[in-house]
Amino acid sequence: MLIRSPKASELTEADITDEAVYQQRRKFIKQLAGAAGGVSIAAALPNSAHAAGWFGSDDDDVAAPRQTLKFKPQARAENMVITAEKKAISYNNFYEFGTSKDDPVNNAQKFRTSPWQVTIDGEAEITGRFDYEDILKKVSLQERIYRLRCVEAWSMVIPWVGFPLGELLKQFKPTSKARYVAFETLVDPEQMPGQRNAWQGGGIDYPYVEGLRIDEAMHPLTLMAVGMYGKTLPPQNGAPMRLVVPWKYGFKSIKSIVRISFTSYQPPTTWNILAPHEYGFYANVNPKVSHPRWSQASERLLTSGGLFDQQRVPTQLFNGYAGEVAALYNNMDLSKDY
Ligand SMILES: Nc1nc2c(c(=O)[nH]1)N[C@H]1C(S)=C(S)[C@@H](COP(=O)(O)O)O[C@H]1N2
Ligand SMILES: [Mo]
Repeated sequence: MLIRSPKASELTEADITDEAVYQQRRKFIKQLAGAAGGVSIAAALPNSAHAAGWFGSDDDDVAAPRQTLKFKPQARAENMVITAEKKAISYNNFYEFGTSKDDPVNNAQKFRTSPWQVTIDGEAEITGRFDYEDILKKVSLQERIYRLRCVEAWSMVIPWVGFPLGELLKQFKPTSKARYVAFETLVDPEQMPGQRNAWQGGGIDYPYVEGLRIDEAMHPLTLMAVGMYGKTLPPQNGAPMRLVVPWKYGFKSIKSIVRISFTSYQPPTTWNILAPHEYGFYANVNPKVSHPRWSQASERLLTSGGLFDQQRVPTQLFNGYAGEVAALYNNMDLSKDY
């Protein structure tokens, strides 16, 4: 896929942001400029631009407020079909909140994502526990429109907002022993019903863990997402911060991250632990390597979110990103290192 960073002159935020939200944000930025220093961004952001609107008013759950973000937008290519936001934030896999596709949206609305801290440890010169807000200060946000291909053979096209993971990782100065990067999701059974027993949590031994080879983690396509559709992530999509590795099956894109470790060894990964013959460490999207129980040759592309909106499209090698990432796997047998 083509990642084209638009010149500042080509596209402004106002072009892609709902005018009312844009005006409101302008007002807010002015207010912020006038505010005293030391105010935490999370506390200062307005709660008015939230996602509750798409819920039926008969729904008891109130959607967690989502804040508009400031970021460098990606130009929309002609013919680019983006999955409807309401679909992408209501059809989820997040087993910590239950195993049905609508469990996360129904069970995660009260998930507390602030305050949030992330531990950085392992083979790096700089390690420690960092406030999420301080991590955000180290990077600048940009939009990336990526296909997301789940191993279950459905896919979406999602406009993420985030930063290249490598930009953050470099700042901790990984040592020469750092050959892999491991990630962990929060453990909090009180908030996450899937962690209370094996039945509700799909048999996963929590925390959900994932990992990448360091060159995969440093690859410019690998994104740490903090938002989607111009706003902060809703909890069901992995707020406040989740990985997006667009050439790999969706399960690599671990949500609600609380720990990033530089390791000398290949770290254990959740789905590989659960079913090693079905899910490998690499999990590169590959139409020629079938899952033992189903073909990966095609996928259901979910776009408008309508009940019958399910286009069958052929699956592409590395999910269409072969031009950018195939070289990472030059000497590997992709059917063995699946
Ligand atoms: N912690 C955690 N991360 C997770 C999962 C999960 O169950 N728990 N599911 C994965 C799977 S299988 C997919 S397809 C994507 C789905 O992301 P989405 O719900 O934002 O589309 O999240 C991945 N990240
Ligand atoms: Mo998935």
